[in-house]
Amino acid sequence: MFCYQCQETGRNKGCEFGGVCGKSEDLADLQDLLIYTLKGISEIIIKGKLDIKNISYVNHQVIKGLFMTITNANFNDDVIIMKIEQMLSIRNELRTKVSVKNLHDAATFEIETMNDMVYKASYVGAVPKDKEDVRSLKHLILFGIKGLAAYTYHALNLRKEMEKLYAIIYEALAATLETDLTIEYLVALSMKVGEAGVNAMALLDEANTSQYGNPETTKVNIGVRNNPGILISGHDLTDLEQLLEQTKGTGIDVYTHSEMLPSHYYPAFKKYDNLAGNYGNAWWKQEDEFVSFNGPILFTTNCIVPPNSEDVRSRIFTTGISGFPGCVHIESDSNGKKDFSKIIELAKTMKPPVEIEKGSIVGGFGHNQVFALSDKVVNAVKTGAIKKFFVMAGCDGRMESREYYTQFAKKLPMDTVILTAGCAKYRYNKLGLGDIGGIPRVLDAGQCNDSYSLVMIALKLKEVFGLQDINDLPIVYNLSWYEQKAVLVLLALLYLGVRNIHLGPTLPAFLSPNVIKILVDNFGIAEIGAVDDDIKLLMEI
Ligand code: FSO
Ligand code: SF4
Repeated sequence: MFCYQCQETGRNKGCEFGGVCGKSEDLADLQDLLIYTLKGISEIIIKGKLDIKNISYVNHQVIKGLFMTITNANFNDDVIIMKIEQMLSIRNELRTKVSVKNLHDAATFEIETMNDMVYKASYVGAVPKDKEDVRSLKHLILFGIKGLAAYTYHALNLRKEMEKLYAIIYEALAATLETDLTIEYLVALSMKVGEAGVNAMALLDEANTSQYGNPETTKVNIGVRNNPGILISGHDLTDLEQLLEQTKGTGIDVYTHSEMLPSHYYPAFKKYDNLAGNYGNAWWKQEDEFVSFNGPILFTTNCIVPPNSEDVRSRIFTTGISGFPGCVHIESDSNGKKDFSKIIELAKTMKPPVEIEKGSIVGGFGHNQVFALSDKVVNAVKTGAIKKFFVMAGCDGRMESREYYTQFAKKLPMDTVILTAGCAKYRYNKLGLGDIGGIPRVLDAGQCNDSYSLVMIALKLKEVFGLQDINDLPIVYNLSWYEQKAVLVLLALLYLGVRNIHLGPTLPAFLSPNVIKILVDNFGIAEIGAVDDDIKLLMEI
């Protein structure tokens, strides 16, 4: 096992004997074997010049496989084993359609027994033999591709697809099998992944808003009611919609958790009386918050923390790409329909949640809502009431060093506004930071993929102020990352030419010193420092 794909990797170097996230060595190796198989499939498609239009089943299964290996998404060895077997059979079938010689081992290896699989998994799960900088860039690309697959998958659940996203996934995965790639080629490929990231976020934005309406300013209750509840976590809005439909009139309330909070901002979900509020905070606090919630919990995507207690484990259900051994998994039928009755029946036997907070929080500042407020915003900038916007998007996590972000938000001058997306917001969305002439000082656009809205807002302001360069706006970036979707968002911002991004709480362990130097020299990327110094520095940019 060797894994360094997330921010909490062991000693900020890599997990080698089990993951900080709870991933076992066996599971890590199996996930790497799954990725290796997907690389083999990609090589066959690219070298065999297969037409992506004709292999939609393959496209869908590949993004699903990639998404399963994202941090904290699927802890079930058996599911990963089944996925490898499925992808091997898809791969072998594809190979019969091409006449390419000298394919890589990833496209040809065979497995006959479980021992073969375990052996092969431990072999491909070891540290790759590429030179340090090549390895670093290949991983930057691979992790970005995993994020890309996640957003593509969510859009697909809303029946939105873009073929060129599959094309870049295959191109990038196949490239990671090559041994003679230059640094220049790999940097350029990273930017292509970033470009695809912008397209994927735009696609998902279009999928979400065309189905559920444009997010609008919304007060979300963070207290509880007296009915038993179901807590829904993760990012998939189609799962939430189905759960709300199925719980209507049952006396069961639905609460959102962590990254599901922004669902409240969509007009389509406001009609559900049974959508009671948001319970708890960012993903890493779930251990305690799931105990006090009392009812069943449905994970729709990543951010599962292995439960410590049997009580909590018995209440966790998974669906989509998520999975945990011993927890019931709800599959969809061929039309994407899911039967959540088991969860609803269990909820009926449970006590209502214990209240851990009271009051409400405000969000819903997607691009459309902010455009509606643009006169106010532009005026506030022109009069100097707003001096700077701080994009503080990304992820939260359990490291104590993330207290930096709370302190940073608290200490920001009163004439600044935070633009946020992703679960990073939980570090400052309950601080009561006030408003500037009616514009809240924390503007939450939504989930991490709604960083797209933040980009749209920046582009709109650039247009309004008649600027040539996005970097001339009074907008600075202090991002926090945890997992691979944040890697994609970072690449997307770099592709768009955003400079001087501060990234923390630590720089990714998979970036070698030379690759960091490339990012510093070309994009002005910087690590976070002391709160006061960083505020001073960023205020002056
Ligand atoms: Fe957070 Fe988890 Fe959304 Fe990530 S909930 S950490 S970047 O999955 O995807 O923001
Ligand atoms: Fe370690 Fe993160 Fe990989 Fe888990 S996902 S094994 S914590 S690097």
